[in-house]
Amino acid sequence: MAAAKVVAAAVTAVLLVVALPPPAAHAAVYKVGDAAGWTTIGNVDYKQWAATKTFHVGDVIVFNYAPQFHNVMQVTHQDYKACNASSPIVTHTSGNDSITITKHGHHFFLCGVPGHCQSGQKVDINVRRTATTTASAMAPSPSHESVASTPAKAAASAMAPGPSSDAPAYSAPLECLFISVVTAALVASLLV
Ligand SMILES: [Cu+2]
Repeated sequence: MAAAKVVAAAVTAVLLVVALPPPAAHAAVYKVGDAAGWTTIGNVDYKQWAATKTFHVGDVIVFNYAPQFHNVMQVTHQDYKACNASSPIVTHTSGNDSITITKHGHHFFLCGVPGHCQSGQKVDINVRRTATTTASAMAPSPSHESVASTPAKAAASAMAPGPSSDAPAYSAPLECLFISVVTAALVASLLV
């Protein structure tokens, strides 16, 4: 029975490390439009707003607005381009919607109130793959000197000019993983 308990503890520890997203302490929270929020007033340039951020998986995107006037619809790229609010993937209506980014790539949002998307109430949250993600860091490379370093530099220069102060450091994911592993090991040893 004791052995089974140890195995269970070890399995639990491994599952914790694998299943948990990066710890909340490392995730950034971005309020769309900053002080202006999610609105049609003042012609907020959401494209420009997004361009100044470096989004990562685990970050939280907050839409703040008066729910009687606006909403938030996550849509496909097609519907984003066309401002088509008739077939949203997900609709949020609370007026203070927190959306956690769980994957890389584009996340398209628009306001579904007629005319609002057309007047610019739309935003594309693009979560780029960075060179420091665990997957690319561990991927075997035939020529790690030249080939591996080039995409890293390209990715870095392709991002917003300079690391912004509110964005986590590039090493954060690895640091998080390390902390998670150590914590899991401690938990496992305590349970044994
Ligand atoms: Cu609106």
